[in-house]
Amino acid sequence: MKKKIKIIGVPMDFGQLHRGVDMGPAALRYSGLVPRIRQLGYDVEDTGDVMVPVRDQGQAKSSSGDANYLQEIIEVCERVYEAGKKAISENAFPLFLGGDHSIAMGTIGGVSHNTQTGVIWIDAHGDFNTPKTSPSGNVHGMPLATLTGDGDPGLLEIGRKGKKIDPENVVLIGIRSLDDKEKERLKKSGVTVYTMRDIDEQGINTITNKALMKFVHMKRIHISLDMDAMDPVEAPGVGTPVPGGLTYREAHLFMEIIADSGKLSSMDMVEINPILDQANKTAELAVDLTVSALGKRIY
Ligand code: 4U7
Ligand code: MN
Ligand code: MN
Ligand code: MN
Repeated sequence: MKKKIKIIGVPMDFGQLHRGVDMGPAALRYSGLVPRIRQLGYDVEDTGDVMVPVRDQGQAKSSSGDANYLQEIIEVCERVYEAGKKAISENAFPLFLGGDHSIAMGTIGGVSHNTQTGVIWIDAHGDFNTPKTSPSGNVHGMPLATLTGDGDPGLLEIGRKGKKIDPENVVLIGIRSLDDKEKERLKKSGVTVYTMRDIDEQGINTITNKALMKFVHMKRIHISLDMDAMDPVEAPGVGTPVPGGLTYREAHLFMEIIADSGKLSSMDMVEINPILDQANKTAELAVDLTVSALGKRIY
């Protein structure tokens, strides 16, 4: 029997400067997310949005310069962690709608609470900064570092203490923008990194199958999809666009191969900013990719 899909909205934009990613969950719902997934034969429950405090205009309440809005982010991620943990305990598939990428500190922590989970992080960026290395102080550049055990002590305590996943159980795909210190940290980390160059040279089919081979002994796979991994031509509605990203078909083929593995057990869709979008193009693409990940077949 197909798993129940539980949709969990996280309209949070504290992880970066542009306003508007907090409208991501609404944009995805307007794009027909729920009926499109139901069409595939799933039982879908939209649980609504987790509570997110209103953002101050002007100076952040808890900004230190090296990790802005830290307290607000911790508070929201705690709720997200609990929601993810609950969905997994009920044997449901949690589908998290961001929000900026800092929500992943809650989502991946929660879904990995009782079983090892392989994580495929699809992003233009590494999200491997710590407050010490971050050039911006924006926490959406830090979630993967935190999840693998490095970073602000408060962020490391979200849900349960310390590291949530082993760096050896993480594959990054789509990478094309790393800060200098972030790059050094990533090289030493044990995380597997597939850059856009790797995809150009080997093709997304090979890269996806390599990622699946790595997780061959793993029961569960979580996909964290930052929409800025896509080429900005396909996905203009993101706060930190970088040229030279995944094409429409590369991203779909990735999702189709992952669906065939039968191991996908949870997913994030983050960083969609409808204010910066052309109509609602980026959210519509995100919904298309989600139904491919959940098993929609061309033929
Ligand atoms: B996203 C950046 F400096 N590396 O840390 C930083 F370039 O979740 C960008 O992947 C982070 O969108 C992007 O601020 C975070 C910057
Ligand atoms: Mn990201
Ligand atoms: Mn990114
Ligand atoms: Mn971004």
